[in-house]
Amino acid sequence: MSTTAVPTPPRKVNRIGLEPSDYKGKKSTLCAGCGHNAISERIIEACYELGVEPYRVAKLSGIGCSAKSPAYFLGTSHGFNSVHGRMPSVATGTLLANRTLVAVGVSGDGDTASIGIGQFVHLMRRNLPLIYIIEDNGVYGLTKGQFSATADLGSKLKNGIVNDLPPIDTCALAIMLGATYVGRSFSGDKRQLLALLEGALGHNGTVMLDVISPCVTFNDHAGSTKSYSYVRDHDAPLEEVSYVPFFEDITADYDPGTTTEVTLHDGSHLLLKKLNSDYDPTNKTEALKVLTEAHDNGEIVTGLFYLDTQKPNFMEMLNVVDEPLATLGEASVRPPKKVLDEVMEGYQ
Ligand SMILES: Cc1ncc(C[n+]2csc(CCOP(=O)(O)OP(=O)(O)O)c2C)c(N)n1
Ligand code: SF4
Ligand SMILES: [Mg+2]
Repeated sequence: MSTTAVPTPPRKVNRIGLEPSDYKGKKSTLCAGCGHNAISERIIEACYELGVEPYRVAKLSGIGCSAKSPAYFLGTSHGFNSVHGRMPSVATGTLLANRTLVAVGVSGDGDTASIGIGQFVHLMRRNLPLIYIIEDNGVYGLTKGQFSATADLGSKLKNGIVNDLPPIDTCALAIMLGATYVGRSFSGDKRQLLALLEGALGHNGTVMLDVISPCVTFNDHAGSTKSYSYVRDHDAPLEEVSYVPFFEDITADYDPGTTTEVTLHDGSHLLLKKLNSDYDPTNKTEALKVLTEAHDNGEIVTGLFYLDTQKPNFMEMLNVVDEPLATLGEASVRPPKKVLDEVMEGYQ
């Protein structure tokens, strides 16, 4: 009996020859349905689509369910799980030591807006080239669901406790303080989140993305404003975001005046199709106004709020040399004996 050979399906690889599985991490130990898992999937997809070399990525986090999630994507990249709320310092040190790394920081709303708020605000002032993602569920998931500082006024815990404090809007704070790529998305909106993450990978400054990421165990009930159903019902996208990588031609066809086209540092493009208004993402005052109005109207506005591709980043401000400090030879980093002798003479 003759057997017919079954052709092997072609391997799906990206532009650097890697397969989607090369971007995966360990199997997630988070609850099934946790929004954080969907964010990890989008990070994997964005890095695969753009052909980011995993060895160039540094994953940084603090403490929380969110902070665990870097273990579940890009398993062959560098990773540093730091102390609660202290990821910005570790990220700053990492990038100062090696400015060629693609730094992705994953934080939680507790990690950022409570214990880490001091580090967060100073990070936002510096325009460090870091992609800072808040996996925002309005609670401290890891410690069993207490309100965080992003929980909305009047939202209810499962046990009926009502939050009587107003929320901190991390996007408004980031825009005001100097971050240069600021947006909000929802873990359940695959398309928008992927486009914002892809754009983030082409930006050379601080990216701050607040991603609403429901906690199915402690904050997905009626009365919560961070549940899947509440966010779906109140999501008011500012624009439709599409991304065109630098290695592809823009073929999108759009009516003049309906879409803003933005060129990012690496030559990629973001196409922001206006939905309701003539929104200009380079206008800081307008960005803050949109956030304030959405808040007053009880809407969750999502999309790219603010973008500045002109501002120098932290490395440029500090005049850091192009070659990573971590790999500079001893001759470059150690002053010669003559110079040290002169310094010592100055103390005599
Ligand atoms: C210095 C310190 N204080 C408190 C804690 C306890 N703790 C662990 S995670 C956490 C909050 C996590 O909430 P969030 O950052 O929102 O992450 P989530 O678990 O919701 O993803 C707290 C208070 C700790 N680990 N370290
Ligand atoms: S407790 Fe909440 S935040 Fe933590 S893994 Fe479970 S669903 Fe996610
Ligand atoms: Mg949280």
